[in-house]
This record gives sequence, C-alpha cells and structure tokens, in this order.
Amino acid sequence: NPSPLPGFRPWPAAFAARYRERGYWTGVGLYAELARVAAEHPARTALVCGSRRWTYAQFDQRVRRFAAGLVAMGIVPRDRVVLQLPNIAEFHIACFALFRIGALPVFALPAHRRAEITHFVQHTQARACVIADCEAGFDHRLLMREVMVESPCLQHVIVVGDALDLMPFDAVYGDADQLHGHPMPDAADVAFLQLSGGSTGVPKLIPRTHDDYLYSIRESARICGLTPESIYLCVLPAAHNFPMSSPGAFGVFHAGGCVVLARQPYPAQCFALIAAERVTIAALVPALALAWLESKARNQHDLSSLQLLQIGGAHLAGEVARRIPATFGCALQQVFGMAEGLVNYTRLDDPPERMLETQGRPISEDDEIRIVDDDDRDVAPGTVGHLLVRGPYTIRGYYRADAHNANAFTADGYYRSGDLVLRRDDGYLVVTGRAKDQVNRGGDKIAAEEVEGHLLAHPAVFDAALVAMADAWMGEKSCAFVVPRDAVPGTRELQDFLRGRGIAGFKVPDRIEFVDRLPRTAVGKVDKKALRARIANLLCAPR
Ligand code: J2J
Repeated sequence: NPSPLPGFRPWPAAFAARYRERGYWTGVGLYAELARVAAEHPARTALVCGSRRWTYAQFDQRVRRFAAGLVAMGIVPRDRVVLQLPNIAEFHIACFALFRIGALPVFALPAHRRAEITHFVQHTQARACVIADCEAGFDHRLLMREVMVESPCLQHVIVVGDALDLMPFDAVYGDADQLHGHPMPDAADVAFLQLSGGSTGVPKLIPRTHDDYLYSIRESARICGLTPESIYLCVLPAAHNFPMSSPGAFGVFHAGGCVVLARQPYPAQCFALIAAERVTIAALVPALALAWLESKARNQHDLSSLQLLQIGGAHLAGEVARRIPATFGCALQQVFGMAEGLVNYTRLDDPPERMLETQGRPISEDDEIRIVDDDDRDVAPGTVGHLLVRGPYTIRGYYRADAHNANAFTADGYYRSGDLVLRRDDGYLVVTGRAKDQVNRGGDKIAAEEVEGHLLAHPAVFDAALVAMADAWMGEKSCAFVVPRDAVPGTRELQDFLRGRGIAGFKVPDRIEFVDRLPRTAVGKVDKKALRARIANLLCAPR
C-alpha cells in the first residue's frame, strides 16, 4: 500500500532507506513474526492467564480465528479498534488478530473513563471497541453505552465476559481457513496507535509502524537476554509501552518464551505467580518495586527463579535501586523509555555503579540524541539539558495533530521528550528532571493542562494549576492550586466533579489547595516552580 495512513507522518525517504539498508526495518509485520515463532516452537507455552494456558500453536490459532471473525464482522485494513482490557489473554489475542488483518488497535488503559475513551473513539473514528464486562468494580459496558450515543462511527462493542446485548468476545471467533488470501499489512504501515503521557489538553496518539516497533522489540529482547526459556510476568497494564515492548510481552513472543499475565500488580498475587510459573523476568515502575520490597509476603514464596527485575517509567531513587538485587537476589536493569520511541537500558554486564546510578543508554547506534538549552543549542558535555531524539523507532509526529507537532518536534524531526538529562562520558544517560508540564504519578502520566481544563469547567473555579508534590510511595502525587470565584468549594466536591467529567481516577488531584491568586512569571505564565515549592513547604510543615 503506497500511500501512508492519513494523519501519520512517515520518516523522510532518506532515513527510511538508511534504516532498511542497515537491517533495522525488515519488512516483517508483527503478526508475521508471531507466525514465524509459532511455526518454530508450536508446542512451547506462549501465554498463561489464570488457569488457562496456550501453546504457540494454540495461541496462533486463536489469533487467526479471531482475525477471521473480525473480517466477517466487516472490519477492514486500517480500521481503528479501541482496545481497553485488563491483563488477560484476550488482550494479546485481539491485538495480534488486528495486526494480522492490518486493522489498528488503539491502546486505552483500564483506568480510562468516558472522557478519554470518547476522545480515542472520535479522534480515530474507531469502528469497534473491545472491552471487559466489569473490572475492578467498574462496569465498562455502561461506559460504552454512553460512548456509543455520542459516537456514530462506533459499530461494534466486543465484550470479554458477560456481554449482555453487546457482542461476546467468544462469539467473534470464526474459521481460521477463511483468512486464506486476506492480505497481510505492509510493514511500513502504522500497526497501532499508542497512548502518549502528554502535557497538553487532550491525550495524543502515537502511530507506530510494524517495521519500527519490531526493530525495537528484537533489539530489546537481545539486550535483555531473552531466550525460549524466558518466563515474563506481565504486571504493568499490558497496553503500556514498557510491558509491551521493552522487551515486554512482544519481546518474549519474539524470543519464543512464555508470558504470564498478572491481573493485579499486588505483591502477594505476583509472588505466588512467580513461584508457581518459575518466572525469570518482570518489569515494574519504582512505586511497585517499593511495594514489592516492603511486602512481608515475599518470605512465603520461592522467588529464586527470578533473574532480572527491570525498573522504569519514573525516577528510581538510589536507595531503592540498591535494595532490589539485595532483596530479590536477581539483577536490576534500569529502563528509561517513552511510547514515542527511544528506549535506554542499562546492560546486563554493566558494573553495579552504572546499573544503580544511570538510566542506561539507547538501543540503537542510529538513535540520534541531542541535549540542548532553552534555545535549542547543544549544552556542554556532561551538563543537564533538554533531551531531543530521532531515530529508527522514534516517531516523526503524533497522529492527526499538526498544530501540536509543530511544537513537539524540531524542524529537522527531533522529538522533544520534555525530559532533562545529562550524558556521562561513558555515553550513559541520567534523568535529572522534567521540563514538560506533567505529573508522573507512580508511572501514570498526568498532563497538567488536561486536568486544569476539567477543573475550570466547574462554576466555582476561577483559575487552576496542577503540579507534582513528593510522595513517599508514589514518587509524585498531584496537587491542584485553585482560585475560587467566590465561595470556596469543598475538596471532595471538586474531586467528585472531576470523576463525574469522566476522567481516569489517577488524574483526579490528590490534594487541592485554595488560593487567592496564582503566582505568575515575568511573561505572565503560571509560575509552577513557585507552586511546587509552596506545596513542598506545606508538606514539610506539621499540619
Ligand atoms: C525517569 N523518568 C522516566 C526513568 C520513563 C520503557 C520504560 C518506560 C516507558 C515509559 C516506556 C523513566 N526515569 N527510568 O515507554 O518502553 C518518564 C520520562 C519519559 C516518560 C515516558 C518504555 N522512564 N520516564 O514510561 O510514554 O519522563 O513510557 O519521557 O509512559 O516517562 O512515559 P511513557
């Protein structure tokens, strides 16, 4: 298919040619890669979900049968399908089925609610959604009914579990033979739309191609030493880029290993799974690593199979890093990545100092990194600056976001990550902070502007600003400074109002401070630095 997906900015031809020449982009699609592995290791276990397990042959067959069913429902190549599922096997079955037929999963998180899901459906003009009936006490079918009313593009809602009058997941399965002759997608085409952490009003979507994603997966699997013997515990939400591709479930499938899905990330449940399945590798955010370290349940399970714990997604404190190998008797790997592309790893043979003190180095020799000052001039080596990046698996633009792309990328195609980093003499990166207007709540990214917009919709709110505040468990939590119009609304009332607006629970401010006015900088912008200092002071003071 020669014309790129509308709304997707491909790499310039010279770059694409170079990435192919160098063997990064191989022209193999994500489903084709799974099929290759299934043919090579048909009898090995691919996927474990509770008491259900599938060999590669069985997994591949499920994928093909689901793909055939989607085709029978009228899903065609390039259709968008919003996927909002917990960590269950149906996530990967639906995902690879969509890859097979060249339709695009749009990855939503289980925590997303009406505001986010409606935006994903409408912005991508999705034809279908795949959801669970109820998860964590929340009925996703009711949510979908609301979304459907507002979104005429949405024709099918597929439900894992009790579908009521919607389409049961199991009823989609068709005859895999019917797929014969159905074309595979072009590997240069967009494979899916991934969610960005973002810092602006609405969540941005990230178009990743088969070619670029499979390159990052292959290299990640190699860097992390995956083999067919690897057993990966998928703890973080499966739709997140880290447990998907760094090396994540897709890396494990590429290597012919086994993915064990943890429905909940809590220590007791995960430790039991590690012991029962002899898990060798898992990926956590620092907040979860801390919970695992502190849990007494550790002593009740045999965790000796664990070889590698990967930690990423947010700042990892040095003390916590040191405790991980000591406590779990396994290696530690720091991972600094982003759904937009670039992923850095500490290497397995790095000396302890690098593993503990740095966030690793890029996957690829062709990851071009610049560290610049506020005026885009390169800073002196070893000093802190803004991280810019382009390369064989870093996007050149968000999906259908021309105005935003003008700011998020440089004219010559570098992505502005919004992270503050320094590069050491040994080439390893240290993340020192963040310039983007975002709160990183235990790895969950919150775009300040998005939440501020919802706060401003409340009639009693005149002005509002969201900033990060330190939290011993989560690393960061969110604090909203609110200028009331007149009467001061209650904190609970505002929080409930935000939930009522249909945003994910993790975006609801953990704390609200009412103030007479917001501090401003010389150019009139809200002075968030001053607000962060103010809440830091309040947290120190005895209440
Ligand atoms: C500090 N900040 C970090 C780290 C990410 C692998 C791992 C993580 C992600 C991810 C990912 C950090 N120390 N070790 O996609 O494939 C912050 C940075 C970054 C943002 C990206 C992967 N690791 N971060 O976290 O798209 O601010 O991806 O720009 O969710 O998380 O967030 P996200």
